[in-house]
Amino acid sequence: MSRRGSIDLTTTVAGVRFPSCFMNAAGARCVTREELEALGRSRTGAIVTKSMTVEPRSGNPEPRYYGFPTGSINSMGLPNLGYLAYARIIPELRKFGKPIIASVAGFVEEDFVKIARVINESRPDLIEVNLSCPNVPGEPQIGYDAQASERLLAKVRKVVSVPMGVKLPPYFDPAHQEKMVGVLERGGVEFLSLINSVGNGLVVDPDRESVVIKPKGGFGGLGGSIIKPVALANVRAFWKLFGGRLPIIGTGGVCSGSDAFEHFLCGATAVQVGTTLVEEGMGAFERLEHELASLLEKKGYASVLACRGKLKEL
Ligand code: HRO
Repeated sequence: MSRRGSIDLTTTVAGVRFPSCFMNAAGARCVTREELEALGRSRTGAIVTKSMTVEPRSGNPEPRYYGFPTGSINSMGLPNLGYLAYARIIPELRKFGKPIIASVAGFVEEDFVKIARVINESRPDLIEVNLSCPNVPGEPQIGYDAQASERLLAKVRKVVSVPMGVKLPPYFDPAHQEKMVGVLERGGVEFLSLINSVGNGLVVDPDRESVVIKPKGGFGGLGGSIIKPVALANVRAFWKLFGGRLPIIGTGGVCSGSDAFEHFLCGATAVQVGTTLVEEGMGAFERLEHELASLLEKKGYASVLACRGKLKEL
């Protein structure tokens, strides 16, 4: 368990105990068995799988990820082993003694239901339903359609017995967040992962006078430092809308212990690390723990949960 000096970095999401509040974001170094096992051996507080589809997929053409000093852009296109492979791998990951979060995706409602039913039987600790992949040509992000989200969650909830959460896209208008509250309540959602990448951004290299990734004419999901304010705004908005009762895993711009601290102040219960993990590798977890523990100690907080939601307003 992650106790750094006198600081407690453990957390609990939907009744599941996590040995550390840091974990990988779905998509970051978690596609293959080797990557998932490497996560198991690392200091990550949980093993989160790549979002899985019914059929195995090789994803979009390369280059499909590009990192730059203040963030990243990706259009991976859901490369994954297919749900049957993850249903076999998940029980084998138990030996690492940390929670396993299965990320479930799909192209039509029935895909999500089919995958969730079988994956639930492989007993991950939690299931994260991805309503927000921005990168499949011609497929809109479900999370931007409240009615479609509600229909889907009603069906998936029926086949899932482990704690079920959703990964949402960033919302840019309070009206959209407010509308989603009822959808999430009626859908029996037990935790939120906020946010997925900021969809359909465009990064340009002026030297080459070119886009930097191949799929979709260069459009892709933005991650890393540049999206932190958008992530914090969504964490804070949903924390307030649910009166602090729904656990939130904050994702977006967690590059340092201080970034994680900002997510906790806004109301996050744990944080996921995407771009930083891709760029830095598994050593990022140890560094982040160290940085967060030093900061909490300096500020007089004994644990991560002691500062949760404590953001001051002026
Ligand atoms: O695979 C992807 O292109 C991808 C997915 Cl599924 C997602 O949810 N978010 C993202 O930025 N990329």
